[in-house]
Amino acid sequence: MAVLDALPGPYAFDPATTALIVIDMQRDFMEPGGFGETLGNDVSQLRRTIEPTARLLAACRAAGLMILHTREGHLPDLSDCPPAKLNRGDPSLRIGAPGPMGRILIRGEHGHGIIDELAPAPGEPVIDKPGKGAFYATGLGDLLTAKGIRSLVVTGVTTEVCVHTTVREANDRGYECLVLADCVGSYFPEFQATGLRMIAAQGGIFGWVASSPAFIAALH
Ligand code: C5J
Repeated sequence: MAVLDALPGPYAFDPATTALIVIDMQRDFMEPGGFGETLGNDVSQLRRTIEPTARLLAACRAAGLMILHTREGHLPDLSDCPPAKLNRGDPSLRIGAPGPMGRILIRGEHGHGIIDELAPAPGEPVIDKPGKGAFYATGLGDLLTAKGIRSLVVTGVTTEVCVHTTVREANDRGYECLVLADCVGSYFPEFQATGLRMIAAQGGIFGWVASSPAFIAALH
């Protein structure tokens, strides 16, 4: 077992049964003209996550960890997008509307793709999800079970939405979740700080929090 300092206490993991999951590092959230910006967000807030995540991916690939990526998005006919999601709020462009990177949050469009800096390597599964959580309406659970994964290292965007939802889903399914603070990002600095505190509070109510350098050091 490997161990690292984390909050609220040491996080122990076996690299053979641990997977890294990189949540929704898509142009639609990370770059101007996508879904995130249509909601009125400053997408530059998320860019500080790119370099540490690239270093983490390189270290995990070198260590032979299972690596998965997710993408939030919908079918071109929007049949998997409930009205509760489609009609909510007052975005400048709704899901499915044509934007500068193609139709907003639609599978196959340029904006739906993962940013070039963090492109999946050949063979790394990419999970397409219609919701915020990576387990809902996807094959993720079956894939992790088939590979014998018990621990999940979680990164990506946004901290308080898709990262939180996925960690909560995973925790309820029995996975030991470690969230890497420098590799998750929010459009709202206060949500970033509080979102991380919420995970590790109350003795680790649904996970652990650490930095990516600490995790990488524990891998060696
Ligand atoms: C959001 C996400 N924020 N990936 N999606 O709508 O967190």
